[in-house]
Amino acid sequence: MSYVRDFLGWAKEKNPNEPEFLQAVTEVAETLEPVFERHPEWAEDRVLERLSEPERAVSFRVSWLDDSQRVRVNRGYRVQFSSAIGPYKGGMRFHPTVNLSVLKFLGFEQIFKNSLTGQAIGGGKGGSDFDPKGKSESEVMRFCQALMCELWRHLGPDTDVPAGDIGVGSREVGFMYGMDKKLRNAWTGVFTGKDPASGGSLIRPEATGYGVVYFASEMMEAHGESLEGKRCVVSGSGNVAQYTVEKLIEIGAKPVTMSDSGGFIHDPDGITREKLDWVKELKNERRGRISEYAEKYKGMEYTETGGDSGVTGPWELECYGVFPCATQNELDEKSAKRMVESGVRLVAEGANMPSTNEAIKVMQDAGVLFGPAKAANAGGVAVSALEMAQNSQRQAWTREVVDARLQDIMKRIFGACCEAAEKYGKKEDYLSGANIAGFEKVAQAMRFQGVL
Ligand code: NDP
Ligand code: 2IT
Repeated sequence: MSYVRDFLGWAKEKNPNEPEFLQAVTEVAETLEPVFERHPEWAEDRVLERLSEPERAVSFRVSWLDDSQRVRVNRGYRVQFSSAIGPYKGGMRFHPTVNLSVLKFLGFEQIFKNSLTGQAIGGGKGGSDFDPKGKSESEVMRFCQALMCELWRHLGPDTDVPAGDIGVGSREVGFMYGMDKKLRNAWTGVFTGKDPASGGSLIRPEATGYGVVYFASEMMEAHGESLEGKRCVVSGSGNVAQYTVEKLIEIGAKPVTMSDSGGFIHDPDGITREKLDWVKELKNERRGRISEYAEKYKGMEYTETGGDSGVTGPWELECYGVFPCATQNELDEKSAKRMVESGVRLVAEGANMPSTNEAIKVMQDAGVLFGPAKAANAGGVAVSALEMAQNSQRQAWTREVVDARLQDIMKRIFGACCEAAEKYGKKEDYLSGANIAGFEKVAQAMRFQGVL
């Protein structure tokens, strides 16, 4: 029995009710087979068993009063996965579907993503089943403050530094960071994604989406191709999707779709800068639905997803590039098959684990260039680490400096994926390359530090 198969059996037994977590663990572990053949010492160290067990996970009650003075109760979490190479680092997600399995998959992915950035950041994730949709601003503030009354004691600039994720943007980060600062009685900059006036880094809001397009451009360039003039399908309409679309427009590609949990719009001539500005206002200020795009701009199609329609996203449209930027498992095997049939060339994952493991196999077998999430969307956390660096220096870098650092980091991540894939005879398999390159540094650090 191989170490990896042995480990996966153990992990399944140990986490029977955590499908998302097991999916992420399986995807990583299966690509590491050749690594353990070459490094039996890491198998003896039981590195996978140790890495798949969070160093610490806290779950806590969050009680708060809504606007009608009704008592509400939510569950808050922080999963501190690995501090082998730096303080725990990863976002907070507020969404009704948040549970331990979802946060463990996100925290596990974050270990390898953060390692790939080349910066000193460990892996963590947190969040709550709180749904910000339909809540007033003061309800969101009271909830964030109530959550921080517990969470702050687990954080610290050298211990654990959260940021945003689904349902947590600049507004929520501001409320959480403010309460942390008050309770700690210290300006530590312990969240990233802060507003610049409170120590936030320029380019952090843009970083994930811009980074996805920088990574996709690296994949294209390596094949003598480019995204210029190419039709691209984007899902989501939140932070990552907005800045993916913005950078696609900037490089001359043609993004034609955006979506939310209700459905997607299709703009065959391409979403323009002006229309994107309107979407930003719709989503970030008015917090409206993407269906309004088809009311505002005549002649646009809006397609509902979910329910009995069988449509899961904009995956049936003919296009060259696909950028899933909404949520996990939004792209399944059936959709992947249809995309392959219609000739898609490149997929770059903006969301975390947006493709099922079966969908990835279909795409890779068909020779689609596949940029896995932990590499393609690492630009966000990379600029978070730059925010930490600026805070500890008490300095603020210009947009140009941060953007140049981001571009350089994405180039290096692509290089690291290629190099690791090639080293193990998996040329152009960027998924294996990302997992191996991310893993090797962490495994080396764990061996150096002894059995912990
Ligand atoms: P936002 O909350 O800003 O946007 C999320 C988008 O995804 C919205 O359009 C939302 O639609 C849609 N969405 C959320 N849940 C679902 C669902 N269950 N089904 C269909 N659509 C859904 O989040 P982000 O843009 O920050 O995050 C998007 C993805 O990118 C996530 O996977 C996140 O983990 C990942 N990511 C984020 C980073 C960041 O820096 N923010 C960094 C790296 C990865 P609706 O409004 O209808 O819910
Ligand atoms: O998934 C992710 O990388 C994030 N949500 C960003 C994490 C961060 O700490 O910036």
